[in-house]
Amino acid sequence: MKRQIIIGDVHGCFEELKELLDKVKFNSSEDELIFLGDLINKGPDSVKVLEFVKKGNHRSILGNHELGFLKAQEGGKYRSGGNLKLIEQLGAHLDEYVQWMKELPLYIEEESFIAIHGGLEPDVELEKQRPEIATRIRYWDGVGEDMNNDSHSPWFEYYEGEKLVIFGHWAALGLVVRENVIGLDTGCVWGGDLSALILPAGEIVSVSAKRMYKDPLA
Ligand SMILES: [Mn+2]
Repeated sequence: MKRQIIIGDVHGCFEELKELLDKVKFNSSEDELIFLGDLINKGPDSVKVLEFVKKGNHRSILGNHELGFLKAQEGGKYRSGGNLKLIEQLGAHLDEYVQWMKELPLYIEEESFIAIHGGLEPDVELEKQRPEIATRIRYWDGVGEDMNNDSHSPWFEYYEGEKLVIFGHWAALGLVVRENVIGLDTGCVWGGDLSALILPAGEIVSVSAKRMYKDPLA
């Protein structure tokens, strides 16, 4: 039976990605991979992760880091740090990857689930979700300006749909499993785990980070 393997935020953790694919016995002729975005930045091997996903024709949605990387092409504040490094590393392949990244969808909707990087803005139809919000939302303040403020409720407290929403982006929460919501960012780049959800079985498989690539207290 064909499996769909949905993978949380990789952030350049290519070694752990390979290990995870081994652990789930990924078979490229039978299984479909869906990445939840934030393939790049923070971790050690963004280019290898991008190459793997692009060359393998695997599916991915847009994360806030891909969105920021695209903005970095236009200059401004995003043209710094990890984005600047990745621009240099991609070198002559930059345009090709920028083009590929521009085509990443904000979400993937299937019969049994919706995959979206941050989550769903409450009371907004799926087709009308705004990239800046849907890739970054955590807590919902009613307007989308202060989405890390824990005096508000998490966006998924407002989600009453029956369709399973699978999201990433919120490593601090770790694995989230609720009736209609699964959060898969288990913080590999912070020294946590890289996790995958295997459908239709509903099994969650994780591997541990080889080390802490980013220090959450730094
Ligand atoms: Mn993110």
